[in-house]
Amino acid sequence: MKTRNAVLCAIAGLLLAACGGGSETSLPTLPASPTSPGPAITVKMTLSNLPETLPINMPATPVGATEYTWRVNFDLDNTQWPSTGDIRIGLTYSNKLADSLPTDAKITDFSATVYEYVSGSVSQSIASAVVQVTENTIILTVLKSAHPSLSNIDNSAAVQFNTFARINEQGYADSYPVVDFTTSYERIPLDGLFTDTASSISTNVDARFIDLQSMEILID
Ligand SMILES: [Ca+2]
Repeated sequence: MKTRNAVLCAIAGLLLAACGGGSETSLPTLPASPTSPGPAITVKMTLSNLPETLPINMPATPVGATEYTWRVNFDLDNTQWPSTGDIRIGLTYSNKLADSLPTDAKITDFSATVYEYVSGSVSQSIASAVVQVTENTIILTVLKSAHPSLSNIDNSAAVQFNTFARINEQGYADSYPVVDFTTSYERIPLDGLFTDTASSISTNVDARFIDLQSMEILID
């Protein structure tokens, strides 16, 4: 809606002195994106502090192990648990090879992928998502047309967000809602916005880039 207004403002801008206050000269650049045509699912995750780059291929990381992930699970069958047909959208780095050297990598270069569960524990990649980072927010966008199963996601879905980082051989995680066996998922609210007021990140380590603050799901 904001984007549509912004476009109208841009078109009318030469003729009208003010449009919705008119003080915005630069718009929050939601993608002039490769994903603009057609309905999409957009996931936004705002963290406490998100640097532009993070260290990857760290010496203590086993080959192929996940070093970072930020993701959301869609529970589409109300089992409160990953099961066949559920969908996960996430941004992950798990590409360390035997000969990979430690380096710093841009978060926007990590893999943004959509997975569909084919059983409770097995999922397969069904599409790629477009990743953007704006300040402390990771934005993942996937066109519904990228795979038929994506049409199963609507505003009645329940979701769970979780993040993970491997730092000095140790794993750190955050999740919303907090994972337990009864209330692991939460319904998408009407405004699509979630707030995580609890911090489950150890104060002994600077892992604010996985500390979930607010999350948003946009479906059209
Ligand atoms: Ca499920």
